[in-house]
Amino acid sequence: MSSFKIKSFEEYEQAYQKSVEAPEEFWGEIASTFRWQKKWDKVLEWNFTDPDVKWFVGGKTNITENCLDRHLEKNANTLAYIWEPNNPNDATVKYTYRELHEKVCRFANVLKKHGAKKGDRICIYMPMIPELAIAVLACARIGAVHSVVFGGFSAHSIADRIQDAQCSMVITADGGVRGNKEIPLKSVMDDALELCPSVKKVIVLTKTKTPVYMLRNRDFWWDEELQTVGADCPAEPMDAEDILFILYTSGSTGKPKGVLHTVGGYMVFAQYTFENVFQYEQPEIFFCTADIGWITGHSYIVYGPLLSGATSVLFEGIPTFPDAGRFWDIVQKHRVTTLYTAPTAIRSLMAAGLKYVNGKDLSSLKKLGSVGEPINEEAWHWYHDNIGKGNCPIVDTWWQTETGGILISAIAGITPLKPGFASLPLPGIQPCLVDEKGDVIEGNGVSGNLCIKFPWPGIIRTTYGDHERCRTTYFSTYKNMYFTGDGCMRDEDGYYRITGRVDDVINVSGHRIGTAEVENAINMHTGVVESAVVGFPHDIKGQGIYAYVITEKAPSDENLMRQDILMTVSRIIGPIAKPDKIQFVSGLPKTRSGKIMRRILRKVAEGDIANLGDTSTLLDPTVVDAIKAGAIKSS
Ligand code: 6R9
Repeated sequence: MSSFKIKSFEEYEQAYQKSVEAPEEFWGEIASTFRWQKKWDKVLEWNFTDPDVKWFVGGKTNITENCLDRHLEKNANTLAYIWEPNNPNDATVKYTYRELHEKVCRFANVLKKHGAKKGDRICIYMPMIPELAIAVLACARIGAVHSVVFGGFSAHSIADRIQDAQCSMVITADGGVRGNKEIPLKSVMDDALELCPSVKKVIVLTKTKTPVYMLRNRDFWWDEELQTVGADCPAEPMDAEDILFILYTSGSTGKPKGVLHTVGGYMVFAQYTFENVFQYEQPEIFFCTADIGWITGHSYIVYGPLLSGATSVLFEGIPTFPDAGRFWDIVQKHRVTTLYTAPTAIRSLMAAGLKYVNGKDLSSLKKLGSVGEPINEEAWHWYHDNIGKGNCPIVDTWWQTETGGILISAIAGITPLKPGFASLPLPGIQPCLVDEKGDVIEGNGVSGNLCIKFPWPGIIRTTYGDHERCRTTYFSTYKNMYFTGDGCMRDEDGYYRITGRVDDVINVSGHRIGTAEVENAINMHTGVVESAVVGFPHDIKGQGIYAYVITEKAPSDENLMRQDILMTVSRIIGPIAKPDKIQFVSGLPKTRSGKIMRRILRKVAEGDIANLGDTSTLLDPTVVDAIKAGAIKSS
């Protein structure tokens, strides 16, 4: 194990201090524990104005040599993955580091055979199976840029992402299963590809044996192609600042943007945060329940654990199949020591009741984690008492797609905990709270917008193909600071509590959804004139989606129209963006300059209609009464 593991609170404080006083020395020492083909000339060059951030400048490495090759000498027979299938009666599949290395190298050779080379963008659209991790690593092996698209996105969303990145290749499967649902991945991809002339080759894994269309000279079978290549694939030398991957995420405006991470800094940060936050030691079994299609899966199923030589559970299914005891069955079956999941999952399993927990042997658990949204105290205590049996620390990890890895979190077993608080910044992270005017709020017992004033190795480098968008979204709101989009309070002890997004992003079950994106999808529906979308508190999902819709004429069957709109949103974005509530309205509360006053719509959606505040600046204050009268109550 590495030498940078923090082992006490004093060591945390020392590391933190050093990271602020001598950041280059601090990160340089950590980076020295990795395999580099050529050492860097300079640890850090940066400015937040352009922005332009470079870590380990001039260094050369390949992240897969650090994830795989470097473990082969001593730990080749250690398990890298334990794959748990959707159906608990199907066989578990286990891969050692040696086996994973071989599979990655072989598949990398398949990609090469089909013309993929360093810098090419490759879209991956696959179920949660080991081949997904293999595909990701095979891209990294040859220096191709992976863009993983979550299996729940529609053809339309996939096409947007493929077009934006101009992908030349796609890796997918015939189908995937999650719970009782089968997703015809190849067929959805075929619809997307109609709009994507840049894609020349598609590699298709046989998984569900769903019949698929295979276009000659474009589509090839994964298994057949593997037969045609060798097992030797040297890792492509990559500059520390070469692109590792793009991952699309929603913001407050426009289409999702391609958050771009580079090789060197992301690598160092993923391993550093994984080992420290979770205090991972072999032979612990780490189980992160996220999907690899999201950043949590990238950093804490693929890269972080593999860099550390850890053993992880990779789970194909969902928490409630075949019943709400599935996570606990998996913990028992594989003797999981560390469970890292999302508050929305905890709340839904809590609602299902203790009968699914009772009788399960959870004695292997030592540490628990939470990610994706604020965790409410009730869920925190339920998790702590019933799953951790009162003696597992819970690390509430705050971070974002853009940050590459965890920024604010307790260190398991070391940082004193407070329910609902992400707690303290990790070494290297300099958070600050900023008021509306852009002034930094000093001291404790204060609230403001959360910014970070110094770069860390995992920070976003750009948004693919549109650097200006990166600048305006993250670096122009407050001068010389990275703006997170989150509101935050710092209590008397200097502990951080994230209060949620301050922009027009809704966090539904830990997934980021832009209100503008949902509005655009609804507005595509025939007969819709305009719509406005806001979030509202939801018991299980954290936030739900509430849509106000103006139609050309009153729908003759409101329920049918609602179903139709849901279908449209599913088609255009994916089922995850379907509104929970749709209210038909004849007008929206707009200011004289035509801006929708979302504050009012949020209040109505929350059911707080008594306190709408000042509505006198509205163009037509009477629309508010109509909206109040038609508000959809919680069901
Ligand atoms: C890792 C991930 C990022 C947004 C972020 C914030 C919310 C994530 C949180 C949290 C409170 C936590 N968020 N972790 N809020 N406490 N521990 O989720 O990335 O999908 O990009 O979402 O999620 O609002 O800004 P991403």
